Formats: sequence, structure tokens, C-alpha cells
Amino acid sequence: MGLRGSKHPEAKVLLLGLDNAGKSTLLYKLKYDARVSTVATIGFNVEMLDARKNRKNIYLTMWDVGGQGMMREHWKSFHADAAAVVFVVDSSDRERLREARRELERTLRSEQLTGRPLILLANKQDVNGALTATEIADRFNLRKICHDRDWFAQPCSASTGFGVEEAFRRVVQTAKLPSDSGAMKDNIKETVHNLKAASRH
Ligand SMILES: Nc1nc2c(ncn2[C@@H]2O[C@H](COP(=O)(O)OP(=O)(O)OP(=O)(O)O)[C@@H](O)[C@H]2O)c(=O)[nH]1
Ligand SMILES: [Mg+2]
Repeated sequence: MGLRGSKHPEAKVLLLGLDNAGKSTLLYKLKYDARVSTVATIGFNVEMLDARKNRKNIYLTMWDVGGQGMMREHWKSFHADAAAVVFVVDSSDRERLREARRELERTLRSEQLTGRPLILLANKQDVNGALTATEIADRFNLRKICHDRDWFAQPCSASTGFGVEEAFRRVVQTAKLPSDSGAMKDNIKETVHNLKAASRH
């Protein structure tokens, strides 16, 4: 049974990336097809999205975790049972690309994320001078650092909606569904439980 008491399988998807990358903007664009003005996320947002995969209805629980420095220490509390990692990059912020790459590499080293697919979103393509998805994939050396997992680099703009549907399709396509939906049923409760435990130490 799923979270809503439904028998549809659920898959947990992590939205990670530096602060200001556009994760929350993307989440609400996907959920409400609306341009929502955001404030920096202290903590996380979680939304469920309906999708179809292999001719079945599924739910994706999208975890949008704050990207500010102090929040990054908590990213690992969210890693367990992730079906895919979506790493959002501000393609117009060349000065922080190195920092973004470092955080991505750190994330991919997590044992709990072994073999999980990566979808790199080259966001803010509407900004003049933004790097392309291919340029970012090259600068991050994705071919090498993702040699042991599926990956895809997708250009998008969470503000205008350009590339957002395509990005979602890629996530659904590559997400590794749990073979038994029961294994995922308490994923929100479990993650919150882990977070509470981590904050006590
Ligand atoms: N031009 C442009 N601005 C965007 C785009 N996506 C997000 N933004 C803007 O970038 C800023 C940060 O967006 P957020 O979605 O709050 O960023 P975030 O990744 O959730 O940041 P944290 O919560 O701090 O981790 C906001 O002012 C957004 O309006 C985009 O595609 N194009
Ligand atoms: Mg946010």
C-alpha cells in the first residue's frame, strides 16, 4: 500500500543542488504548473506527483532539500531509498560551478545512492549567457563520475517551464522503482524519523 492508502508504487526522488539553483521553483512548477515566488528553503519541501511508468500509475515523492551550506550537512539524511537524484544547477552562475560540482561528487559518493540514476538539470536557460547542459556535463565530467549509474543532463528553465516536462519524463523513465511497493510505504515517516535521530546527535 502506498502513502495515500493506494496500491500504486511510490518512488522517492531527491532534488538537490546549491542554494538559489531553482529547486523549489521547479518543484512548484511541476506540482502546480505555476510560477511561485520562493524563499530560501530552511529544511525541506515534499510533494507527491502522479506519473505513469511501464503502463502503471505511480507516485513520485519529490524531496526538495534546502541547498544552503548548513543544510547540505543534512542531505545524507535523505539518501535512503532514493529512486533517483535530480541535481539542479544554476547554469548562469559560472562562479559557483566548482562548488556545485564538489557537492554533486560528494552526493554521488554516498553508499546509499550507489547505482541510483542522476538527472542533472541545467536550470535558468532563460538567462543570457547560461552554459548549456552539455557544457555543464563536460565541466562536471559526468561521463566519468557517473560511469556506474544511468545519467542524463537536461536543459530547463523552472521559471518559464522550458524543458521541465522533458525533465520530469526523464526522471520517471530512469527512477528505479522499488520492486515491492510495500518497502516504500513509510518513506516519509522513515526519513523524518532519521532526521530527528540525526539532529539529536
Ligand atoms: N531566471 C530564472 N530564475 C530562476 C529559475 N529558477 C529559479 N529561479 C530564481 O532563482 C531564485 C532561487 O530559486 P529557488 O527555487 O528558491 O532556489 P532553491 O534551489 O530552492 O534554493 P534553496 O532553497 O536556498 O536551496 C529565485 O529568485 C527564483 O525565482 C529559472 O529557470 N530562471
Ligand atoms: Mg528551495
